[in-house]
Formats: sequence, C-alpha cells, structure tokens
Amino acid sequence: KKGYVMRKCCFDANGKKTPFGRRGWKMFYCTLRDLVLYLHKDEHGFRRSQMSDNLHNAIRIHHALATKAADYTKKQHVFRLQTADQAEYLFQTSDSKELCSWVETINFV
Ligand code: I3P
Repeated sequence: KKGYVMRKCCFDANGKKTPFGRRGWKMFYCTLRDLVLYLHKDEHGFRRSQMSDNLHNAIRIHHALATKAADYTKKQHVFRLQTADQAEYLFQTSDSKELCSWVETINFV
C-alpha cells in the first residue's frame, strides 16, 4: 500500500516524548513494504533513494498496532501507530476509507 499522508511524531523510541520543534505535522509519501513503512517527500523518493536513505525515514511495523485516533479531535481521519519499540505517531489520511485501509493493512500484514 502507498499514498500521501500527514505524520506527527508524538513519542520517540522507548516512549520518550518527541521534543518541541519536532512535533509538527509533515507530509510524506508513504510506502508499506516488507513490514516497513517508508516515508518519502514524494512518490519518486523510493526509486531515487539509496536503501540507506530509505531506512532513515522508516518505521518498522512488526508487532506495531494501528488504531483510529478517536481521542485526537483537531484533525479528521487520523490513526495512531504504536511500534514495538514504543514510539508513537499520528497519521492523517484523506478520508475514512483510506483511514480504514491503512489501519487494516498495517495490522494484518
Ligand atoms: C508542534 C506543532 C504541532 C502541535 C504540537 C506542537 O510544534 O505546532 O502542530 O500539535 O503540539 O508542539 P513544533 O512544530 O514546534 O514541534 P497539534 O497540531 O496536535 O496541536 P503538542 O506539543 O501539544 O503535540
């Protein structure tokens, strides 16, 4: 699965609160492949990048959990992603169908 999303970092690895200055919403082209969510500036990023670049902005989703962020009311169609290393992100998708599709894809790969 792939597509544009907005991402906000809430907690870094080990559940450490993401510091102010790095908590903003940022747009990424998101590619889910082999249990890794790759985040690139645009849809050409994956092809253009070295594998090391790809891994730099990557989130491992093995043992991660995606849930609709019903408690986050500032934006619509947002899901929360909690990773095995206790990082946490919010992702805003374009509509409710995309939201369900991302959540199901992440949880059932
Ligand atoms: C953050 C940015 C986020 C905001 C966050 C700010 O500032 O304004 O949009 O989250 O609030 O800290 P910065 O870009 O300097 O990191 P919301 O959009 O959810 O309000 P937060 O610290 O309460 O998460």
